[in-house]
Amino acid sequence: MKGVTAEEQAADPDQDLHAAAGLVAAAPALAQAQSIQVVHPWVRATAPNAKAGGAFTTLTDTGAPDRLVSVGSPVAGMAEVHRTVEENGVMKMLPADGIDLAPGKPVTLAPGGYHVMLMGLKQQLKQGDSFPLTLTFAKAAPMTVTVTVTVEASGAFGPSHDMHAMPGMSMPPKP
Ligand SMILES: [Cu+2]
Repeated sequence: MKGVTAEEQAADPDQDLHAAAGLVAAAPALAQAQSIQVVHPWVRATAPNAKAGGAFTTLTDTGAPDRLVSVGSPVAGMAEVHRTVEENGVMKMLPADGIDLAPGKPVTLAPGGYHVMLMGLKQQLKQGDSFPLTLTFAKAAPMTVTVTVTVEASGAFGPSHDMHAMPGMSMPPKP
């Protein structure tokens, strides 16, 4: 029962609040809450036995200069920041040790560039599903965002191409 008591104390929200208040008072520069905006995190749907997938988003730093240092998700055994580079006409992915974020300059993680590489996938990523992704920054507090699984665009074909007109439908006659 000792263990339970310790956990209850650790989980006491009042203690967290006091700790946070103390931190803010001691370091006013850290008082800005969340200074990174994470917009539209998405990942491509994967094949049934795929072990890896790339996740994409746009990060905008609205505070002080910062750096994305690591990523993690429960759907992947391991997640890394990668960048795609072209070498002698061959596209390669290399681990990046982070992504610098400058205030007011959005950084887009997109196919062909920076991306979050999800490796050792524990489940198939199916269109319409979503899962958490945690982003850890050098300065800002870690953020967990919800990644949506889409069929978005490896090439020129976006989701709108799935919306074919029904066969037999015709345009209404012009007046
Ligand atoms: Cu990669």
